[in-house]
Amino acid sequence: MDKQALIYVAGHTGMVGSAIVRKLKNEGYDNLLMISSEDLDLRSQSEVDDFIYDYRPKYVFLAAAKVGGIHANNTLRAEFYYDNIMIQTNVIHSAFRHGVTKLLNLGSSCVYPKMAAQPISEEALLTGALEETNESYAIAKIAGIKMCDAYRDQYGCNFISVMPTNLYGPNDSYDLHHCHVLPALFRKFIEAAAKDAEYVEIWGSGKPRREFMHVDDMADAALFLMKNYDDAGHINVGTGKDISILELAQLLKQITGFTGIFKHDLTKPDGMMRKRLDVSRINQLGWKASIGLKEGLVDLYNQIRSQFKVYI
Ligand code: GFB
Repeated sequence: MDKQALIYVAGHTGMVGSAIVRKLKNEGYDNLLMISSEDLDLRSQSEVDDFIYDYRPKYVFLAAAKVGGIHANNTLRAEFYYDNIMIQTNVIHSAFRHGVTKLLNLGSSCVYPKMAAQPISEEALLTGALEETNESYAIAKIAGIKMCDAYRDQYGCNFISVMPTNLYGPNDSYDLHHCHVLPALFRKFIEAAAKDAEYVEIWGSGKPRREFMHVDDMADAALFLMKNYDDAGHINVGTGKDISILELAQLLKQITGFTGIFKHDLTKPDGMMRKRLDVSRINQLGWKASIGLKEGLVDLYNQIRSQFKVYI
């Protein structure tokens, strides 16, 4: 990738987009195109098309999306369809129309069937029914993969799709109703430790297992794939290791110094019981995640603990 080339990072204020921007800047890619959602509504076809036509970026990282945890996915189904399908359709189509050299489309491990064999390989896509709690997000993201492949087949576009595991890191959302489990539990434990609370509430049984990867590893993989991967289909990115939600809670309890007990809210869904990705394809290409979970969590704790002072 030419260091002078114009690179558009769609979703640059989000957790993944901001990590990609940090990574690109660290590697000397300074010609970055970024625009806030107030100035460009990615759901608007004409606005997106004018923007791509005006700036003509050479590379696009498509990290803009409507995202959220299990509750948001389960209750905001219409938004998860509409926003995600509109954003990716507009950006991918305009990237084709205005000659973008390469586009990286970010998906999610929730595209795979609920009962997929573990670890989940890329071939498991569309081999079974989806997990109900995040079906709209998954269908939107599957459409993104298939759209990139269709533009590759019909028009020869070098558009690739990347399926990351559950991510965590700086610039995440901590809205307890709508965020993912890791930021939710981090916030709950930090606040409970500060207040010396009796218990922390954990949704569901605590038995589901998740694979958590630091977003800086994701950004590293995104740049690696932009440079080294030009194939149809999609490629998994993860650590290859998972832990149960209960084990995560125990780790966070230890890091935050909380001394109370866990209380399970069994009215909340568990979601998929396991979704560990098979990362042998990206490993064989020469990329591996490098940030250990405990190391990443301690680092994040040091960054966010002061953020919650206001609630204490
Ligand atoms: O991260 P999360 O919201 O979504 O929840 P998914 C993971 C697991 O943690 C579920 C449990 O079993 C939750 O019941 N959990 C326990 C909690 N306590 C909490 C809590 O306080 N908040 C939350 N949010 N969960 C999402 C998908 O699935 O993962 C998306 O819905 C996307 O589509 C994303 O793929 C990566 O891991 O189940």
